[in-house]
Amino acid sequence: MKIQKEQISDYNKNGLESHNESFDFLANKLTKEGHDVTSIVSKLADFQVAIPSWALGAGGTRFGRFSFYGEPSSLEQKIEDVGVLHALTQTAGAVSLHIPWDVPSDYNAIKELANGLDIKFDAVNSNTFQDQKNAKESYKYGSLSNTSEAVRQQAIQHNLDVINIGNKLGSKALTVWLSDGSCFPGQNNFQTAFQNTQDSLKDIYKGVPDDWKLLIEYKPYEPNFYSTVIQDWGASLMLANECGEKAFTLVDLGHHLPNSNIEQIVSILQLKGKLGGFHFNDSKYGDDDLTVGSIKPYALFLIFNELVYGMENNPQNPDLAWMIDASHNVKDPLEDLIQSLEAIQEAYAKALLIDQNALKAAQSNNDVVKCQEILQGAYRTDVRPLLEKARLNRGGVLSPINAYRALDIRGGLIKERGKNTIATGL
Ligand code: AOS
Ligand code: ZN
Ligand code: ZN
Ligand code: ZN
Repeated sequence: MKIQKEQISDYNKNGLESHNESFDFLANKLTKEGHDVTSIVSKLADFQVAIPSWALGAGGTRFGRFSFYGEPSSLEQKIEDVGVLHALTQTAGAVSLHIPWDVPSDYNAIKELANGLDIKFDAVNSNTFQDQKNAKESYKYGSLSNTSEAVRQQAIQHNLDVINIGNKLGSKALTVWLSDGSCFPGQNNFQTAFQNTQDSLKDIYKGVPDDWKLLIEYKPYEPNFYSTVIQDWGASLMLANECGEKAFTLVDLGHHLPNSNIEQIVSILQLKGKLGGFHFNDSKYGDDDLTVGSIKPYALFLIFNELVYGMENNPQNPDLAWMIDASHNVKDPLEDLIQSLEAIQEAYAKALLIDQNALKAAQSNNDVVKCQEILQGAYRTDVRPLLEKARLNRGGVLSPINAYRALDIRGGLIKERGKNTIATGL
């Protein structure tokens, strides 16, 4: 399945007039307010988010899983699906692989396929939360933190193998997410588990190439329900600092306890030059169950406000690895990802509309009301015409969701692949 350029331009014909009207209206208004609309549109067009290979099939829970069929069953097909997303949205120009689920059999062929679809290989993810076929040691009681030296060595070696695989594809980062922790008080010695994890990460770090990053993800609970070894940004930052300058904290939006001020975490990590990556999703209760922006779009906007500030004011912080990390039980996975990409772009666009100078002045004057007005004024702007323009400029479609349906992509995939389903991640 590959979307042709003519399909896109044909599809766009119907909506162009109405797009031009709403874009011109908004662009005029924003220009009068002093915004540089061309620069905002080009920032949006440049913003690319990686699609994780495991989000392309319908997710499930331990209670059941309902397929949408036509799901990708090989790495090639996963990359083709990302190609579809990217062709429509022009904002999904990267894929994030999970090893061992996505080990390429023919590296050149995979690279060529991705290249032809304008897709890069973003961070590679290791997996020490499941036991692998023929593995000598089990991760049942942890991996990098395990009390057994043999288990730790196996997990370290796996991460080094993942770097090696990523290197052959052109990836520049390794993301480590551990399920290590404990389910009951007393099960673990907190200090031993943390020290083991630190020592293991330092061993992995020795194998991180100079132009790579090591991204350390944190999560407060699940699958362990009493303690997680890397439970929060503080733990992640300590480990990153111990490892060295190529190691960073990765923030996954769903990995916070209720009401955490994620925007503040993001802000301070950037100040310290230690925010390396981002996993987008949304949740009512926890983790990555829901589409980006479906529950707390205002929080997402506030986070983007800090990200924009950091991108403009914190040269000490590197470019970030952006990825969607979500699971979808009742939506077509590709539609879900399209909605997520749209929500990310929308929050980014609104954050770009915040008048940073006016905000700074209001903050200096302690004009609390004005500060809120500035933020909410940007938030209340309907920025969708800017998103459309950014997509159009890059050769994408006006409305990705409508185009996906009008072109009957899922129908085409089912015809091509039959009732394939995929085993997905957590
Ligand atoms: C798990 O909760 C983390 O969010 C991981 O980033 C990711 O979902 C996992 O590695 C995929 O299985
Ligand atoms: Zn994640
Ligand atoms: Zn997660
Ligand atoms: Zn998950």
